Amino acid sequence: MNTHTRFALAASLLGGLLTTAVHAEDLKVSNAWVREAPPTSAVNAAYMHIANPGATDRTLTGASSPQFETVEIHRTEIVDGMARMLPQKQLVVPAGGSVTLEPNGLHLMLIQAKQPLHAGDHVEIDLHADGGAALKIDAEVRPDREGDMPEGMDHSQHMQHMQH
Ligand SMILES: [Cu+2]
Repeated sequence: MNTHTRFALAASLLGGLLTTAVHAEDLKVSNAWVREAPPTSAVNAAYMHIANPGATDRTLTGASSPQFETVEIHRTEIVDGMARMLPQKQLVVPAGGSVTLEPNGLHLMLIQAKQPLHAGDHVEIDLHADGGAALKIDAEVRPDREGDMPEGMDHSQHMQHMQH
């Protein structure tokens, strides 16, 4: 490997690092919160607003948290009067647009807390984006609110009647 090749390799590695850093900063997450769940619940739902001020669409490919065994992207949909949670492989945040994760819609399903969570606690969530970028966010645990769909309750009940 001659000096010129070495320089080219170093430049390309550096370019890759810079690209990743810029990508991670593209997405702006605000109002991130986790719904407090009953102590018997195996899951919590996380909500947030994700904006993409950049010029290219960004794709979230998944998420993780050091405080939970698994994190999945879910979408709650009403089909024939029944609410069901559908796992999503990815989530596209359009260029110049935003995506809102909120009760009765998109959410991150935090599965199997390693320690019990209470209102006021904080959860660290790592969003994984395309190109290997990662975005670390802090979500506050907030009390459950009446009238929301029970996404934070028993995960074994993927379908629930709307009538009750
Ligand atoms: Cu879910």
